[in-house]
Amino acid sequence: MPLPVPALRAVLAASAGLLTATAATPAAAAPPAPPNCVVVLDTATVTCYATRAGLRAAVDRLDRTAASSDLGAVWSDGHGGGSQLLFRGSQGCAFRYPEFRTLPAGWNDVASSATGYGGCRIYLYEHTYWQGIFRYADGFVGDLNNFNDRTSSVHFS
Ligand SMILES: [Ca+2]
Repeated sequence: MPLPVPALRAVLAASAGLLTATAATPAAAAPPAPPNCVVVLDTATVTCYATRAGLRAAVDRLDRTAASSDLGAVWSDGHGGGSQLLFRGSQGCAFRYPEFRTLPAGWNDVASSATGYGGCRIYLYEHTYWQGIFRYADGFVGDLNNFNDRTSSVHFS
């Protein structure tokens, strides 16, 4: 038996709403990684700069205070391309900085290349709170391969 017209209209309206919601989903995807950021673990501050030069100048200022040093970095694209997220801390590599149980806004499942600095090994975890599978890098790894766009937390050793 065919649906009465008002009921049919309701069904069509619901379908249209569903289609609209589905079509809107890609637009609601995570925003792109902010460019050229440094996170200082001890203070949990994340600061981003429009250019790599701006980031480098800020890090030079931090280096002069000697309160923190570079531990490692990830990039949104392979081979050090795209946006950079630099990790710094005052406790060296052996301390599990609780700030890195998650990554700053825009950086979840983004990293495509990574490096440790100053003898630090960087561990990249599939999930937050250092859960799931992981891989690590001592020196620069330009292609994370099957770990591309998966990193959700990091620590160092
Ligand atoms: Ca992940």
